[in-house]
Amino acid sequence: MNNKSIIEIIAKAKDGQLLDKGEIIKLLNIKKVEELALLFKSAQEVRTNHFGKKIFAYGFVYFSTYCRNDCAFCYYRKSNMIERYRKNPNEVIAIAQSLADSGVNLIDLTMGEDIAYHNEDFKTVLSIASQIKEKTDLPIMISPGVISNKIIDKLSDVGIEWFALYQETHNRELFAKLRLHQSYDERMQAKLYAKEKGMLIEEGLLAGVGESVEDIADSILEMGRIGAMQVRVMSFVPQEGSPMKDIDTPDRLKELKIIAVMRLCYPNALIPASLDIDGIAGLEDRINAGANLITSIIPPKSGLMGVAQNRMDVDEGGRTIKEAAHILEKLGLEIATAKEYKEAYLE
Ligand code: SAM
Ligand code: MD0
Ligand code: SF4
Repeated sequence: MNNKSIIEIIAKAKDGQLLDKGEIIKLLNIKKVEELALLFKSAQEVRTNHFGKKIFAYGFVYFSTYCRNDCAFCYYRKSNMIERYRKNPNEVIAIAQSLADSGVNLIDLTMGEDIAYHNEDFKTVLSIASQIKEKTDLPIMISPGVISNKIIDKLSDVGIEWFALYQETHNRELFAKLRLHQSYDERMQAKLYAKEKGMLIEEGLLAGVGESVEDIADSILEMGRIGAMQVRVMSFVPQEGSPMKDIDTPDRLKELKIIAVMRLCYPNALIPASLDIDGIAGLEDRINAGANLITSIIPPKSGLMGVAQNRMDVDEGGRTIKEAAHILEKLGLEIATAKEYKEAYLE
């Protein structure tokens, strides 16, 4: 058992010392209103010390929803009989350009594990990424699923800065129930190889999928050990047609506490407030928990989908820089420029 008080644990984190598992669990278990308020206030302070008023923002381009995998939680799992799309390269580039014009700091190119791309050694994806880099001058994050070292070499060679691949949990038994028929080690290995190649990596966990508070603490610590510069949590959202469709979405307080603890443990990390869970209405709480990055900015009427909330707020224009900036303004915050983003993370 950990005997430190909540105040002492938070002070330790603010002093720049890494919390241990018991301390993290204690923060995640906070229930008292005053202690919750202290947790969120402290996470905000840590963010402000490092980033001032600036909040970063990523454009999200889910360019193919075909997938060979069968993740139990995902709408796009191969067994789900849904309409899918694979956007043609020119369209993807035009969408990236419009996101760049709207003021995002990076383009996140995300795909299902589409075998069409695997069969051609990612030729189309590499060409899309190179053209986006050339036309927008923005950094790129790629979320390709598990790929070979050879493909990671090629992605790194065209200058893609970020590699995102979420383990979802660092409990191997739970992983096997979520990412059915997939290898924990292969997934982790791909991420570590990308890091070794000099790419920045993002790691993520899912909340509300049967994990214990110990599992969450393990994930938070593992994210630091592997050197992830971007760390995320997303609340599970049940998907029509999937095996987990009847599992309730978790109380958002869980996600918010995880965001705050991540901020205390990793003061200068990018921590997303994803619009893909509760749409634009969910932005404020996540920012107030210590997030410093808005993800899942999607242009309206682009025919593009989100991952956890495939349509929410997209065509209505809710997931735009304009809407986000409006909310930030009320909080005394503002969207960073692409230059500020580059200075903070890429130089
Ligand atoms: N297909 C690639 C992969 O799985 O790595 C790229 C897509 S990845 C960015 C999709 C991520 O969205 C998953 O890793 C998971 O963290 C999240 N996600 C998917 N379905 C979700 C759901 N139903 N609720 C919450 N998050 C979900
Ligand atoms: C997001 N829907 O940021 C996106 C996605 C993929 N790199 C990120 C889960 O919310
Ligand atoms: Fe495919 Fe990714 Fe969905 Fe899993 S999470 S089914 S790999 S798109």
